[in-house]
Amino acid sequence: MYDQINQTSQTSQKKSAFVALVGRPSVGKSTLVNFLCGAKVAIVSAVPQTTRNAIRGIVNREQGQLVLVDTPGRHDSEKKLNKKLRELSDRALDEADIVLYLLDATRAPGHEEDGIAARLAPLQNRLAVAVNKMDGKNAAYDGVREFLKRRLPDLTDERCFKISALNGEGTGSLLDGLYKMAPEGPALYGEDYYTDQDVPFRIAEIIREKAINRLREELPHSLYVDVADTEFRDEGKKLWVRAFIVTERESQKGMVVGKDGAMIKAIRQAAQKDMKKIFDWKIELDLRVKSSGDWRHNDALLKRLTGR
Ligand SMILES: Nc1nc2c(ncn2[C@@H]2O[C@H](COP(=O)(O)OP(=O)(O)OP(=O)(O)O)[C@@H](O)[C@H]2O)c(=O)[nH]1
Ligand SMILES: [Mg+2]
Repeated sequence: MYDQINQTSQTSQKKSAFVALVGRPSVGKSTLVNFLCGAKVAIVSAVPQTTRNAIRGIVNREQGQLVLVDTPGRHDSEKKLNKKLRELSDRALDEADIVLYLLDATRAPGHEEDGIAARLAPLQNRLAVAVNKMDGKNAAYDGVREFLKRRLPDLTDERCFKISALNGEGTGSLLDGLYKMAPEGPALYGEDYYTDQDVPFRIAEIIREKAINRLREELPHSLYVDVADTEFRDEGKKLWVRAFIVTERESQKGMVVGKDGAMIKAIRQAAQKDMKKIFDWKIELDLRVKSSGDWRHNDALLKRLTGR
């Protein structure tokens, strides 16, 4: 049943590449993956460090197939979760045919940007850059380009793109550039794929997005979502899902539930609305809250949540 979104068809196309998107938290990596794939593949929020997995979105064109690998934003912190997320980003970089480095035109490059540029310096032969948020009121390209010239001197203007992931400006030229860089090879996924994520994972991510977008002040990083059970009902027309929003502390549960259950209801309704657009089945979501103690220091759970 789950195969409905991921039907395979054998195709052999001219070009094929894994493209790893890297950059600071909140630079717009997930927004760009969604725009280029034409579907919501990765969740987005104004809170930094939203992405916690290497999420694949797929672009199919006449010329071939690009597998975009969205990665967690790189942030200097020795906290366990951050280290784990950085490892994920490192692995995506090592495995990629092309590395697409995103910078934010509305922020002057600082110390953290120096660190990322240093990490990418040895990869300049397979590097492209997108300077994002060019639609922003205080967007300034020249300062970012100067920074890149200093830190990544081998990066040519042909591989440096000005874009807005929000309105799509410049993304056509960016895609053309990525296809130009891509090596020849067979498609790795059928043409009707736009992501390789399984259904329970996508459901958990959509719920997490709705929760963090509503609780951003109160509970920025202390939530995860566990899809505990799924079952097809009504002759396969409906998917019943039981999911838990899991907080770190018992005392945080109340915020997720809200006054008279208003918050969890809003999260459930918003998640169901999104899921309706994505899946062919009706979704019935039984959404609950529980606390699980200090999950950010639980190695087994971190491994499960970040996929490694
Ligand atoms: N103005 C403007 N805002 C953008 C653009 N791209 C992304 N954003 C906003 O920036 C915020 C962060 O976007 P994300 O796509 O979640 O950023 P990310 O790089 O995936 O962040 P992490 O997953 O935390 O590393 C959201 O509020 C987006 O709406 C853009 O081109 N222009
Ligand atoms: Mg993201």
